[in-house]
Amino acid sequence: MILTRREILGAGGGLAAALSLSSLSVWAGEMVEIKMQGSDDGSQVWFDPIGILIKPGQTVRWTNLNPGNSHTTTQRPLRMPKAAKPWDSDYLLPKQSFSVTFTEQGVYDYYCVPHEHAGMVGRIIVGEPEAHGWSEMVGANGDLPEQVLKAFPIVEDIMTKRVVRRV
Ligand SMILES: [Cu+2]
Repeated sequence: MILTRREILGAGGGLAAALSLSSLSVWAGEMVEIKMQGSDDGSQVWFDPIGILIKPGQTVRWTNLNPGNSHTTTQRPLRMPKAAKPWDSDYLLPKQSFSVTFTEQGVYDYYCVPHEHAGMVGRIIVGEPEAHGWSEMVGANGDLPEQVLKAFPIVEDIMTKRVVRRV
């Protein structure tokens, strides 16, 4: 089961603290933060971190911190565990956020609808640290252009580092 929630952040408060994401905080807390970011001139857009490893039951919250730009977090049905349900945040304005609680173990690839071709994609792995055998979703490979596929962090890196930032 996947629970989704849409919310608008109030000014100030806990956001700054929550955004100081480290690999430790991923394991310590229930909520994992992913920022939707963009360069000032709009030429670059990205999720940060781009790859994370979480435990079943944890919640991921995406927040748009890119002034003047709207983003989505959207799940491709082919790129997730079969038992899970795809999500779509719809357009998030600056300061808006959207969260999903993950219960099914496996690899989830998601993207931003207007910026997929700019490489705005991310990967979430849900599993216990001892879990192995997750692999790239070879079967889904025809569904995305090559330059988009190359933007995903590799599964082994996420399993090792738990948090993969954009290079
Ligand atoms: Cu976007």
